[in-house]
Amino acid sequence: MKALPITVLFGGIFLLGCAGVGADTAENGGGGGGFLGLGDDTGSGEEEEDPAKTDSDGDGLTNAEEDDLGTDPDKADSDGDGFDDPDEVEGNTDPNKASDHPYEGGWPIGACRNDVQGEGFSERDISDNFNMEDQFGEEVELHAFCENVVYMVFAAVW
Ligand SMILES: [Ca+2]
Ligand SMILES: [Ca+2]
Ligand SMILES: [Ca+2]
Repeated sequence: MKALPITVLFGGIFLLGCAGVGADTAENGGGGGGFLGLGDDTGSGEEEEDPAKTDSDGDGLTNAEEDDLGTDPDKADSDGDGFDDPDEVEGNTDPNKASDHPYEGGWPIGACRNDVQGEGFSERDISDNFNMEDQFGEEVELHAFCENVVYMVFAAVW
């Protein structure tokens, strides 16, 4: 029973504080409704977001880097293929093309894959590119393994 007067006293102080802070005036823009809101201009020279430092989607790439890549700065997985943009950049796949993504088997994809010029299928030729199915049932392409040694086992069953 003795605590009641103290509670009333704090309540009175709180209400007094609300009424006295941030009252709408012509000087401060009048948009606050009491306290200053996020969009209120305080006239203090509020800094704009720096695209070189801001990462809107929190995926690890800055907005400036996403601008260079042409990816969506508000989506961690711009093309919706299940792999976030930084994983695609690191994995040498296209973050703007859903059909191009890291292999489920985790095979390394070489950055040189689009630069390999096939010469045919004769001995000592740089092989032409072709697709094959890996042990996980995924189509992989030979030139994706540039700069790696690839052992292929061929089998035919009739
Ligand atoms: Ca980002
Ligand atoms: Ca993706
Ligand atoms: Ca992709």
